[in-house]
Amino acid sequence: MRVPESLRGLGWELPHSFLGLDERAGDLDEAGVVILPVPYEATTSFGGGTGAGPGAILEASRYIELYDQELDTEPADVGIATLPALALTGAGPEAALGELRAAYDAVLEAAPGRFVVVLGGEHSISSAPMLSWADRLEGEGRRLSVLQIDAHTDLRAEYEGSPYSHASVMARVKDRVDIVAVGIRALTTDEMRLSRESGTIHLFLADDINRDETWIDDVVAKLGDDVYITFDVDGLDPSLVPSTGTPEPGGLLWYPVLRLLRRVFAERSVHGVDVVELAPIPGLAAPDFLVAKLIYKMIGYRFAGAAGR
Ligand SMILES: [Mn+2]
Repeated sequence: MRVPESLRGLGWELPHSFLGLDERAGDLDEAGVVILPVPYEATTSFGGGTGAGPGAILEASRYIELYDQELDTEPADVGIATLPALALTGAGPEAALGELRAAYDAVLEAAPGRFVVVLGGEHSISSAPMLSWADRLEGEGRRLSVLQIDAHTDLRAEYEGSPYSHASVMARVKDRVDIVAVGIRALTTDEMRLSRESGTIHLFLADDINRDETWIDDVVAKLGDDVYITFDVDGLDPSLVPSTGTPEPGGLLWYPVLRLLRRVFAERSVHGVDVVELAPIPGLAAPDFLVAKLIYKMIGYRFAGAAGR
């Protein structure tokens, strides 16, 4: 409930919203950003626990400083509304993804023009917002570019019998969007062949990023004007985020990934973002905090232009 004015001065804990913002700072009709938690977990293959990801991100976010020294501003000033977690009840992943698509579209309709950040949950949920934006832009004759930060290409036609697995999420959208995948370091021979032959899937292997100083320019150049970012936290190095189902060595580090994101937000229209696959390890707060801060950095970059910087 909203704390009445007469009780505001008492020692309440921060609310369990993103950044612990109070209700006034985070009302949907005033906010520039909407946080949509989707704690969906059905097909994670190795280590489980992504269902607890959104809650851990929100909890950790309450301890983030609102001032961003890189941007010399408080990005939270745009207003960040946190919706309740979305319960997907459908019988099976296809029905659940249908529910998520309906919910995502409804949120965009209720809060037009807002920057919606989806918190997962397993990676399979990302196809719903990606296809929503692909449809929206296609109506205007434009094609969506997806910037995928990930250790894996997720291009398997199906995995463990399901075409809606986390390992198949990009296969579900590859015919509708251009894919620029960054940090890739675990894929099948078939996935590599498919990427090379496609013409619309560009892989930036972790191996190459570590050899080459110009990779950020090359990534930006491959992206079209209209971008959606799907950020699988296993794209980051497991020394930073061990809390994920399939931790692969050799991932992206904090400052390089921030440099990439800042460029992308500055030079392209980023319509939406999801951050998926955090599987919190009890007692290990640093990865949860890192992921929460990563989201706040993206919000800052998204609105940095609007603030005149
Ligand atoms: Mn992955």
